[in-house]
Amino acid sequence: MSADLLAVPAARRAAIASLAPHLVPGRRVALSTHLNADGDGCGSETALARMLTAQGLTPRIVNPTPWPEMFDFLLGDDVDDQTARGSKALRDVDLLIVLDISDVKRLGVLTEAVRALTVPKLVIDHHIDSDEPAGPIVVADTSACATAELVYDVAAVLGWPLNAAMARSLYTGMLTDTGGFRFSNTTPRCLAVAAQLLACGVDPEDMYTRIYASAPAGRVRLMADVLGTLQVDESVGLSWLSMGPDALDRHNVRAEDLDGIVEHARSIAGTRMALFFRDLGHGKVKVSFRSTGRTDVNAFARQFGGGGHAKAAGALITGSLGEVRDRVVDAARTLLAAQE
Ligand SMILES: [Mn+2]
Repeated sequence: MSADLLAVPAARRAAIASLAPHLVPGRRVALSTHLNADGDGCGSETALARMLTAQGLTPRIVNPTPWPEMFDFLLGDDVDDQTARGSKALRDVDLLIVLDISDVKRLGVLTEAVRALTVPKLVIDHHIDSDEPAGPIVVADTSACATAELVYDVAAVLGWPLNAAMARSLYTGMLTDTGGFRFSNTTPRCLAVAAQLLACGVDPEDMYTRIYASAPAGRVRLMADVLGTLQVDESVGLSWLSMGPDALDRHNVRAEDLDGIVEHARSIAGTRMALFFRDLGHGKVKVSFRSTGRTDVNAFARQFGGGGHAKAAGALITGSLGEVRDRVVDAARTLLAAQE
C-alpha cells in the first residue's frame, strides 16, 4: 500500500499535536458524543477510551442518551460508561473530549453542564460548521470520512499502538458513516485506514453481521410500515417517508432501529433528495435529509434550524406531521426545481 495514502494531512497533524499537552497520565477524562449516539460516536468513544487507558489516563463515557443496544458489543469491562449518572459524571473530571459533534447543543441534557465546565474542552469532529463548538481546542476536518478516522490519526500522530478492540471500534465508525464504504466520503485514505484496521485483526464479516444483520424482527416490520408511506415526486427527484408517533411502541423497537431507513427513499432511481419525517408525538417532527448529487442538504436543513453534512442532515421542527411535511416538501420542490 502506498504510504502516501496513510500520511496524516498537515493541518490535521498540527491540530492533533495541540491536543497532546492535555493528555497527561493520571487525568480523569470524560468522553461524550451527540444525542442518540451512532456507530461513529460509539466507535470513536470506545476506541479513544481504550487508547487513553493504555496511556495511563482514566476515561469515562458520559453521553446525553443511553448507549444504543446495537453497539453493546463495543463496550466491555475495560470501558466505563457513566451516562446513567447524567451531568454529575462531569463534575470531577480534569478534561472533556467531545466526539463527532459540531455544536454543543447536540449534547442535549448535558449542554448546560458542558457550557459551565471550566476544565479544558477538546473537540474531535468531521461535521461542517457550528454556531457554538463544544470546546475551544478543535480537531475538525470535513475531509475525514468519520470521526473514527480522526481518532485513528490521533493514535498515529502520537505514536499510540492499536489493539484489535480499538480497531473494531474505529472500523465500526468508518463503516457506518460511509454507509458500508459506499457514500462519497469513502476516500482512498478512508479505505487505506480501513485496510490497516483489518490488519489489526478486524473480521469484516463479523462486523457486517453485528451491525447490519442483527435486527430484531420488529425493526423489519416497522420498516414495512414506513416503506408503505413512500411518496415520490419524479418531476423534481424527491422521495419521502413518514412515521407516526406510536410506531416504535407498536413494534417494540427503539429510535436506533430507524437508522438508515431514509436510505430506502434515496435508493429510488432519479431521487436527488430523500426525506424521512418522524412524528415525535409532542408537536415536534424530526426530519432526516439525504441527497444524491450536488444538492446541499446541510444548507437546506439550516433553513429549518437543523444541519449536518452536505449529503446527510437533520432538523427538529415544531408542528404536526402533516404541517411539517407540507412545509418541507414544498421548500424541497422549489429548491430542486430551481437546480434543474
Ligand atoms: Mn460521524
